[in-house]
Amino acid sequence: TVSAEEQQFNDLIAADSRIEPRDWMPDGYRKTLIRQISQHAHSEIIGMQPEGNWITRAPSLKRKAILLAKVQDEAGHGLYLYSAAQTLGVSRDLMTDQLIAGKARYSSIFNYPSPTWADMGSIGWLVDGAAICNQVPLCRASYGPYGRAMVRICKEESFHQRQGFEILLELMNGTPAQREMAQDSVNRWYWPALQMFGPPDDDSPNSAQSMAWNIKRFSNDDLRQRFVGMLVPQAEVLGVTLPDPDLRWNEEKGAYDMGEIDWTEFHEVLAGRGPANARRLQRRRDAHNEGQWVREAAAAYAAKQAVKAVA
Ligand code: FAQ
Repeated sequence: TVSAEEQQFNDLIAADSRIEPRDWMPDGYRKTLIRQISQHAHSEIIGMQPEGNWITRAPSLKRKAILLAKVQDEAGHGLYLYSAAQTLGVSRDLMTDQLIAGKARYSSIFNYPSPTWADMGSIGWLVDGAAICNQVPLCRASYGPYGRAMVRICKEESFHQRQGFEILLELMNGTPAQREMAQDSVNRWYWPALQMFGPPDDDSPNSAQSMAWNIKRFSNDDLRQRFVGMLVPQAEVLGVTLPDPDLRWNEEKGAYDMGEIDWTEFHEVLAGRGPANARRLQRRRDAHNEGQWVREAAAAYAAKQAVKAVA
């Protein structure tokens, strides 16, 4: 038998309405959201590092200002998302502890290095591009605070995607060495960007339940397919080659056929053995330790203010 509150939850989901923090929800729904939103928040925070790498070396003041603003936006996205997760009863301290202990997931994509300036272009074009493709449907996620955070985040991501495209366009209109640097960067980021959508549908244990709860609206493979369809005409405008010799239009399917993704590499990265996993986590740990005095000072100040308020 279904309790009255559970029936109300089921009715809200069936009507494609929103669940809010004070509503009753099944444990599994709460856990799934905490899992997805905290991973998403950690991705934004760790995701500052590959681009942070170029802030001091951007090729002009204008590029530096744009990059600084973009990385700052990512910090903001992380903070909205931690707040959304907190409405489900998990604390920010716990999420942070899990991240720095290496126990929390964050997107595989941020475990790749960014050795050239062209990587700032590829990250914007491919990584933010994939993020938008995945996140636009999440604006309609059934959990209110998550869906609303996604609306703001997607607006900023679409600007990020365009600035990346523009960096690559400028390089592709440049010298042969600049064009080569842009193509090399696209070669390195293309496949990892496709892996951002998660494992193939028949190996995605969470998809069915997340779709039944209106958290996810499309499957991992459907979104990946949609992303590739968006990239092909943009790659033509840029003049870059997408590094997949098997990529071709399939008239019958009305979609692109593509080559096999290296899922062994994906699982290695998820297991902590990607090219930059150790470095990313160490940087995060160092930053956390370096911020200890700020947290202590803020807590001491808040305690003093509280005493004053009572007096
Ligand atoms: N990396 O059953 P599924 C950004 C895990 S964008 C690492 O299919 P689900 C913007 C998955 O968690 C990046 N782990 O799982 C930016 C699960 O493990 P678990 C962040 C992955 O949840 C741009 C297991 O594999 N975006 O940050 C990945 O239904 C530039 C089985 O997978 C989001 O997080 C992966 N790629 O679908 C920032 C979007 N894929 O938890 C800076 C929100 C799968 O059971 C610079 N998240 N796993 O231990 C989602 O849409 C979903 O969680 C998916 C995975 C689609 C990622």
